Amino acid sequence: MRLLTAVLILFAILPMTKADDACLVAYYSFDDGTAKDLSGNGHDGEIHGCSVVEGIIGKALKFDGINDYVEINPSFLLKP
Ligand SMILES: [Ca+2]
Repeated sequence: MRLLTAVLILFAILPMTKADDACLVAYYSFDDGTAKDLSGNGHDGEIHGCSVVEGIIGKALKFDGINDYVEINPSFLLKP
């Protein structure tokens, strides 16, 4: 369930390209190989098991489909 939640959150935020949107709750580019929230709201994630690889722009996360996920505290959804 936690993995599904993380995947859904990632898909919800991936289409966003700017970190200065007033409605933005969290933004993760993974360009620096971390799950730092670039929205400025401090909702940093924690990477579990994923490999950090070279992406098209900066770094990216590689999931092996078994037990890799990015954990984000769900309480932030209640505190935009
Ligand atoms: Ca794994």
